[in-house]
Amino acid sequence: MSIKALWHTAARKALVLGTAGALAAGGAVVALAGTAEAASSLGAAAAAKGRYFGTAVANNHLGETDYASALNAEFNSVTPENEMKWDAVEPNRGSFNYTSADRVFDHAKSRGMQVRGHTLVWHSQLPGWVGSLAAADLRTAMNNHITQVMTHYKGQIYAWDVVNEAFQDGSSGARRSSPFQDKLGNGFIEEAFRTARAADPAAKLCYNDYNTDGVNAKSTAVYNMVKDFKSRGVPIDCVGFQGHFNSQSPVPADFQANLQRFADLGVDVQMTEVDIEGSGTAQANNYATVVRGCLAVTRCTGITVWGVTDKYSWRASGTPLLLDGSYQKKPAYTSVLDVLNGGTTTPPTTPPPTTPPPTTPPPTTPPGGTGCVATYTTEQSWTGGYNGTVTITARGSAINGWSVPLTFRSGQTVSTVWNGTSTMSGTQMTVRNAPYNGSLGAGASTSFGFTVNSGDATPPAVGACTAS
Ligand code: 9MR
Repeated sequence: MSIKALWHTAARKALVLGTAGALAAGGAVVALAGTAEAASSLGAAAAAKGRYFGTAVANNHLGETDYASALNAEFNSVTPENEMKWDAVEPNRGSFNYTSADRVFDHAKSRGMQVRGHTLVWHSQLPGWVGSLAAADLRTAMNNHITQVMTHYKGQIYAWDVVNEAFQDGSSGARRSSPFQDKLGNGFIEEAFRTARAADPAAKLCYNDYNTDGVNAKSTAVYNMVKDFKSRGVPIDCVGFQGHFNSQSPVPADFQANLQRFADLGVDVQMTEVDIEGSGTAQANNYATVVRGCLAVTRCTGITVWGVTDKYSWRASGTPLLLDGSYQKKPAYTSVLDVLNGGTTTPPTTPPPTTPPPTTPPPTTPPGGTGCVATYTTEQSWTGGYNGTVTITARGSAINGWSVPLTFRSGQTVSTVWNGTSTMSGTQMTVRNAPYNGSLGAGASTSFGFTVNSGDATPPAVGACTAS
């Protein structure tokens, strides 16, 4: 290489590094022919575009070598998947436990990755004691929770999801019922943001939600709230769009336009929990659309995918992530890296196989026939409790609703249920679909989750799924 070419490469690298700030994991930049350069990891490629590329991380997988290696090689931002939620850090009033959260935080920060805090005020994964407080006490508890948790990480968290999922799905544009909404009224969101700004002025303060990725009634309700906040000086810096997509909830055609209209209000926008069910070229194309949309919006500061590998996805059966269950790069990975590198945006038409072809045909999913199937996974467990997820898959034809009975051991208490409506009778809990996840096309899946916070960690007996 000539002196001039060497200088060019070095200068270009310096520029890339300077633009992106500290390059974290997977910072390798490889020279290509001519003047173009392409980064060889998602984090480095995003950094070269002045953005981050992050992932949700679960503390209990950090000990797995393949998991940690993939995380360290590819990503430069981390969102603790569950470890900073209210039930994890303040399970009992005034008693804070940061053990798991700190492990994820330390893993990320010690490798130069930034951390997104998730989440301070949310109706789900909320310990029972919060919901039983009367209004004045609830306000005190909410503000104390925000202040304590943000102070613990003061100055070190890039952005916090201060309030998560406070709006209803559907066309009402209304706020979702929750202890905060029901007892404190609309003003709880504003109050949470003001408290958050006082606790850590360095952190960007985000509102985060799902089904707000396109222009629709729900996203417009959030938009109107942000507009109102900006006009009255309520501190808000960013809006997170979760980006959980599947065939029932595809990437909207107006995805980029929606990001742009929020950015035009004077806030950053971020894709915060992206996962897109599917496989092969179709999945790769959908990922490319999301990444392209973010890159086209100047204030779209980064993208987080909701997990390192399909193996541990909250909806693993939909294989929604960039690395498969054996940590092999999927066509979606290649397509994301390619878009980030500004190369061709069309994913390969014949993606390279990522796993050897099966010698016996894979089981057909979904099983034929009608109705639904329920499968259970324990997500996290700790002394005296665990989180469980039940995935419901429609069989050979579409369904409009579902219900699943679960039988617990006596002594076990279920503290919260999310993405479903539950009724309890003795040790049996029946969970029906929430208003927004009852309709499933043939073969489509959804899941609900719950926390058991007393008794032993034995999983429930899961009965047959009934479809309607
Ligand atoms: O991925 C998370 C899963 O492990 C938990 O069991 C579940 C409990 O609510 O939360 C999942 O993450 C959610 C995130 O915190 C907020 N948006 C929806 C995500 C997927 O359910």
